[in-house]
Amino acid sequence: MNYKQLVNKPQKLAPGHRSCAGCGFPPIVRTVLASTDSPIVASCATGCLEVTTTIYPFTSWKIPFIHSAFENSAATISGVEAAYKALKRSGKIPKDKEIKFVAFGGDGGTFDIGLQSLSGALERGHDFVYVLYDNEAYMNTGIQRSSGTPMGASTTTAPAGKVHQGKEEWKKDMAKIAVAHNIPYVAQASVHNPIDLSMKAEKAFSTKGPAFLIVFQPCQTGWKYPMEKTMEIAKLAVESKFWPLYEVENGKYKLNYKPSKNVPIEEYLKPQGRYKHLFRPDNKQIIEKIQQHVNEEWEKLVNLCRD
Ligand SMILES: Cc1ncc(C[n+]2csc(CCOP(=O)(O)OP(=O)(O)O)c2C)c(N)n1
Repeated sequence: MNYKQLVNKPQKLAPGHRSCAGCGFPPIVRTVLASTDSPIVASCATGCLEVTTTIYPFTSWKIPFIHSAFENSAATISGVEAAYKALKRSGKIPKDKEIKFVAFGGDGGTFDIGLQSLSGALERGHDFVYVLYDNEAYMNTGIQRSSGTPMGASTTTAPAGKVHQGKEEWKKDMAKIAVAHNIPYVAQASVHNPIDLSMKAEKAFSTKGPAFLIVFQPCQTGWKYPMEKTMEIAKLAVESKFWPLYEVENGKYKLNYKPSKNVPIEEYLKPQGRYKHLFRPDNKQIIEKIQQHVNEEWEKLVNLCRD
């Protein structure tokens, strides 16, 4: 799909929701939902996406939508997909009617608290797409660290101060955890590249069985940057190799984008207030450590894509 086709698709997430100005997830949700023409049912974990789009008595969702608990977006959609199959078997839904199923979750709802329900749904092989919008913290409840928060970022529960310099652990590699379930399709995408995201969402919807998309989503409130910079920051994450765009089809890795020049990690970290403390001279070694980690992970990924 090209830009023109994408923007002319019917909008399944209406404007007028209450997400922050500059929030990354509305374009993610719109792009994903526009990437299939089939009827679609969504479940959504508690989090910013859910609370800002479903303020009673209003809803932004123009498709059937189920708000699940924080921990079980994937289990909820598994049940819906199983019911659909049963209704087809009993002839209540015509055999040739194709309905798609999508579950949304934030990083807290996916990397941490929803991991068991996601793992179960992937392992049972339900035919659904899981979309993780990754803003790297529990944003809706006040910017607490999650296991998706990167090392060095300051959050309200891993604050930078005299003793600690933000989070001290590396970000969990959620895509690889999904790959380890031997599901047919896993991909990393970013909000700033809707064509790549849409191509991945199209593939995910046409995959038989579980597909997992993890989409990078800067958050101006939690990451502390001017609201108009969301796309720029997402792009810098990809250009600096912090967030590689790749996909894994039936276990086979493929790099979707290779940055043409070396963008140092500082350029990605600098505009974000959550990394401000790293730019003090005594914290120089933390930036070096992050750069080294990014280089090593990139090398590993390039090798996986070569195999
Ligand atoms: C079992 C449980 N624990 C805690 C909460 C409170 N809670 C609701 S949303 C949320 C944070 C969600 O974070 P994330 O999944 O990263 O989504 P975001 O808000 O960033 O979109 C928390 C802690 C809850 N609803 N249920």
